[in-house]
Amino acid sequence: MTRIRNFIDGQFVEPMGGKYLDNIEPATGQPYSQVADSDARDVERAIAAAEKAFPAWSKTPAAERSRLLLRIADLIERDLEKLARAESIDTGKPLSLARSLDIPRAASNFRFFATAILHTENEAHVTDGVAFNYTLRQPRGITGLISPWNLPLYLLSWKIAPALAVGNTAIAKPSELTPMTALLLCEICVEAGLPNGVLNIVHGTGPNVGAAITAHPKIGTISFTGGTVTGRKVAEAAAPLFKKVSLELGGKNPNIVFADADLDAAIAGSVRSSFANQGQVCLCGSRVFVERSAYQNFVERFIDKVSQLKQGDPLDEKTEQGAIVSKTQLDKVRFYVDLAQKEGGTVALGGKVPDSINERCRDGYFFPPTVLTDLPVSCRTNREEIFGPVVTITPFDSEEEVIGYANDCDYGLASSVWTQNLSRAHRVAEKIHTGTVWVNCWLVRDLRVPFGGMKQSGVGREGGEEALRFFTEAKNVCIAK
Ligand code: TXE
Repeated sequence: MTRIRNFIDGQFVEPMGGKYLDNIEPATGQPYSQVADSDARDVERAIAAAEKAFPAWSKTPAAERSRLLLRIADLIERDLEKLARAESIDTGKPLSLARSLDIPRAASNFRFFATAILHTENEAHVTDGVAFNYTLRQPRGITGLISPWNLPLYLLSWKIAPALAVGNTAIAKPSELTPMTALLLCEICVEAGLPNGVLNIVHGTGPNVGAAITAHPKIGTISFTGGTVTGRKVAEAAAPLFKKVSLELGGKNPNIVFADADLDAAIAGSVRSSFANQGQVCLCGSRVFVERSAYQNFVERFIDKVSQLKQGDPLDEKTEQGAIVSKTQLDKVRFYVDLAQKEGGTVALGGKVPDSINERCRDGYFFPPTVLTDLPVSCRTNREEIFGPVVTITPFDSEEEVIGYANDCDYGLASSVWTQNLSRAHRVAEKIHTGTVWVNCWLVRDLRVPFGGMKQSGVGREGGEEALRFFTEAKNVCIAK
């Protein structure tokens, strides 16, 4: 059974306490590997390596940093199939999804930031004949990068790439639920020739490793993606040390369909935004609002499309809906579907754990795509993040009413608006309180744009120039004439 060890100072090393956690395959419910159950001692070891590597790495010319990160991107693309299979086994997501989305986007993340640093501009200002001011952007030092289980390689690379590109060193902690692709990434970094200590990965639980990273005085920058509850703990730990923190947290994203929308596109897009990765994407549109005149037609056609999604063994090429990542997450999904019925909802589709998918997956964590209707807009099912293959559909009568529904939410991560009325698209996009608004599309990503949430969906922006600025310190130098 593979033992996933820590990657510190360019070496794969045992955790100091010698302990390991079982790494469960969601599709079977059985352990298929083990992951280091590290603690603060391992974080200290990684900090020593990152501290030692920082002087040389931060002074490495951008062209050389770029070349190394581009090499990592090339190797990720070379190992696409191996990485996709590892990701599918580790997370329960369909192999086809890992192959088409997660792994290619991880390579894109490295490629984007590797080239972005070759074209950065620093501002300069001539202060009315008195002085000359210029802005110097410098790497901040050792960064702490904590990532979740839903898009493990995609979100880990989304942090590692910009952090290293601008000259920082990093200590990363993937989710203990999905550590396998992080191991494979470390092997790629060694092959690419990344200098020892630039990237260090310490595996383990949040309380033992994550908390040690967020509380350590030598780690001045924290980039976290995960749940809102944990995000609050990270912020509390970082605040007394005045750390720079970026938090990408949960969402309860509205997906608004006006009657004038191209309904074919809106239905296809809504099926994808509701159930991609079994609904385990923080950007999923879990609250669908449909203008009343189109509501019945939408619901019927949406349910018909969803019922055609093939749920199965994630490793089966034809599978479109795989397993839920863990027993805990499966229990959370089941809890909310039960709660919805107590709140007056109707299970229009799904709702029951399917019979065994196949012999291999008989003990796996599976839940069918589930559609809930007839719920009050402000019930718990419509306010709390479920993070599974569960979507609610609610009718609305006016633009003002649906914007009120969309914004009456503790989260503010992303939204979709389906309409062919351009003025309405701009008007609604301006009024919705989410960090991203997609119009007639979903999950179209351009790495140059700022990405992040409002309210309990997080603080800070990643992506593009914002990420490069997050991972650097801006210094003003003022020289008198
Ligand atoms: O996330 P956690 P979990 C949501 C989703 C899910 C909920 C919890 O609703 O049900 O969050 O999921 C590390 N200090 N999202 O339990 O706990 C942990 O080890 C520092 C949305 O997976 O937030 C892991 O590496 N780190 C999200 C990472 O934090 C700590 C994607 C995320 O774990 C820590 C995933 C601590 N005290 C879940 N405790 C999104 N926005 O995409 C845990 N960790």
